[in-house]
Amino acid sequence: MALSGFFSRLKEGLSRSTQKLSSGITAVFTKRKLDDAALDELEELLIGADLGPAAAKRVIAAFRRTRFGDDVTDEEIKTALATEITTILDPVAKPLVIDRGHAPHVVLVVGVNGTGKTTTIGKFAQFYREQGFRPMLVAGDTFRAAAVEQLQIWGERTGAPVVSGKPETDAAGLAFTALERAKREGIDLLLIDTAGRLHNKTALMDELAKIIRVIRKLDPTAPHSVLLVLDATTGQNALNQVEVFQDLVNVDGLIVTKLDGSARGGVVVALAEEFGLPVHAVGVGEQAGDLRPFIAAEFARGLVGANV
Ligand SMILES: Nc1nc2c(ncn2[C@@H]2O[C@H](COP(=O)(O)OP(=O)(O)OP(=O)(O)O)[C@@H](O)[C@H]2O)c(=O)[nH]1
Ligand SMILES: [Mg+2]
Repeated sequence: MALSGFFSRLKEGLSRSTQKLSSGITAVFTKRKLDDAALDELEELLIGADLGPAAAKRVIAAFRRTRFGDDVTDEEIKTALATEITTILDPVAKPLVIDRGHAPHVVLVVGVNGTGKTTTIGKFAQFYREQGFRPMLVAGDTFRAAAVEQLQIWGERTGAPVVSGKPETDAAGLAFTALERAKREGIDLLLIDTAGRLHNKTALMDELAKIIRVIRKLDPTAPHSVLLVLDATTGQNALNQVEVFQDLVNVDGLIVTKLDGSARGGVVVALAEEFGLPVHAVGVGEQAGDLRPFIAAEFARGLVGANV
């Protein structure tokens, strides 16, 4: 899909956040000029659009320093707002770089159930195959039988081999076997799926720790990327999920999914402000081609409803 197509998709998805913000901005600034009361209202609008208090405050502080003329239009305000939001997002907009030198680069994909881990792995397989890499998928969510099947379908769809075991197989053992095989077969990229929900947090922590411990027997530098998948539609809850998973594992980067749906895209700004973790890619649909690099300026413009 062309970038413009992706952007309109993202814009569509962001429409819930956008509409509220965009009409809010228009309402605030058709009434009066950019005085303190108007800025306070704008700050509230930003918080209401999931940007979080810290990012909203930062944007407004920058706005206060800017000398807008009395005849500033709401369109100019939106453009300026997009520029400030871009400043927050730019440092985290980093694609996932796969290092062939690791042979393979091991990616552990984690997140609560239903956020889009398995789908994201399928999309990654497609994306990196198109870039000339050889990915292999590991059905490390051995907790649910359907999860294995789901990953196998992604394997068929993308032409990537899938390593799986019987239900209830030990996930760490499976990851070990997969890494051995990947090394033998000259795979560049090993994508390990994990269970989103185990019996409790301790069980999940033990499971992830064991996977990491075991694959390190074959490659002490693995995993090379631990990616946390977040569902944008959960809004502020995504922030709690980062905290929970940072307690469990060393999270290297984020993937934010479901930005096509009734997304609450503002949360990406809150995530950037609070954690500064790289946002490698965003999900804008359920198909193989629906994973896109995260581009700060376009995202910011889509969020506030500024014209491109
Ligand atoms: N619209 C939309 N749907 C998505 C996106 N990513 C994933 N989904 C859908 O969300 C649902 C859950 O995705 P999964 O990939 O199964 O999520 P998971 O994290 O692996 O879930 P568990 O295995 O239960 O932990 C599926 O119906 C996906 O098709 C996205 O970017 N946009
Ligand atoms: Mg899954």
